[in-house]
Amino acid sequence: MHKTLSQYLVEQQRQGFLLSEDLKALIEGIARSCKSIAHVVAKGALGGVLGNQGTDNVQGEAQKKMDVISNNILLQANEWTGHLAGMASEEMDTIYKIPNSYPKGKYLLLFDPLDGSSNIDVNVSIGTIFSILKAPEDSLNRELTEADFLQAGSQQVAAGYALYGPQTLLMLTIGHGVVCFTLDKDVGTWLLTQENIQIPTETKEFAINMSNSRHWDTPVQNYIHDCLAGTTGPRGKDFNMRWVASMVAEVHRILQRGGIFLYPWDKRDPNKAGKLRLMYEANPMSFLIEQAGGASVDTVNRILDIQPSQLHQRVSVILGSKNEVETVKQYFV
Ligand code: AHM
Ligand code: MG
Repeated sequence: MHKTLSQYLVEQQRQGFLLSEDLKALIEGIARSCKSIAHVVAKGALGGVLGNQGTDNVQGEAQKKMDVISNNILLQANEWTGHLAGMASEEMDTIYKIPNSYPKGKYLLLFDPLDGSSNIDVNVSIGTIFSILKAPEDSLNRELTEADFLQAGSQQVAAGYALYGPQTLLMLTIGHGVVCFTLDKDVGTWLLTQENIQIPTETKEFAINMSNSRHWDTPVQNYIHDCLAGTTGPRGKDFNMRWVASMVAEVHRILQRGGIFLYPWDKRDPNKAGKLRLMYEANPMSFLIEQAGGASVDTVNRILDIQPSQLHQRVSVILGSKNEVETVKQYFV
């Protein structure tokens, strides 16, 4: 018999892990939201949910209908519970304060409601990424501000993603390893299907958007060049490549069989920022990756140590099998 998500969380509490009643209920609430999103995603054209919404988000990207629906599902399912002080999302310009009609809680929830937007309309795996932080103590008695969210990824108390693929999965860490739940759609329950997930330290598989190669910085060009050189090159082995264009699918593959994922900044960007967002993409994924024995850096610095200065800050991401991430770092020194 598989354990349910609730049973897993209760057992974590009994084992003395730092998991308050509020945090437990918050995670269950997020999991319920992901179930609703999975339901909408699966309807596709039958639900009239494909295509563009006709609006742009704060990053200037065209919003898909499903981006907006997923965002609303997460807001509506979690605003009234009393566990949250506020929320922030890729799809909202600024923070979402809990309305005065509801009690305020002590946690902050950040999310990318539907990651892999370019894959929504083509029926390729997409997902929801989430990160949970504690609201600063003093913020509970005053107006919440954007600055309250600007905490390093190492402060996360839980993080995870739901993956809407051939199966609907929930990958979770509460800071004690990584576990995976599979949605049993017949009964609507998340069931524990993998525990103690560990990323192999070595790999022969990289994931990068090769179409950007002429724009990369020299260290990235050199690293990929050496991977492509195969058994007679400096790496002495043949590499395989994958690029799904959904970070959730990419990270999931790495959690299952190892690999390395790179979304580096490139020369088109004077700020050297990269594409992915620190607070609700890179941080939660880095937390999961490290909890599974992998590593995650911007180029040479640990992502979880970065002190954010903006809610929608972007960052270079290089994550995956520990020894391969170390190898890439050497190209930058
Ligand atoms: P999104 O949040 O707008 O969906 O963008 C993030 C996605 C990642 O999931 C993926 O790794 C990357 O963007 C794909 O980028 P590209 O379009 O360059 O392949
Ligand atoms: Mg995204």
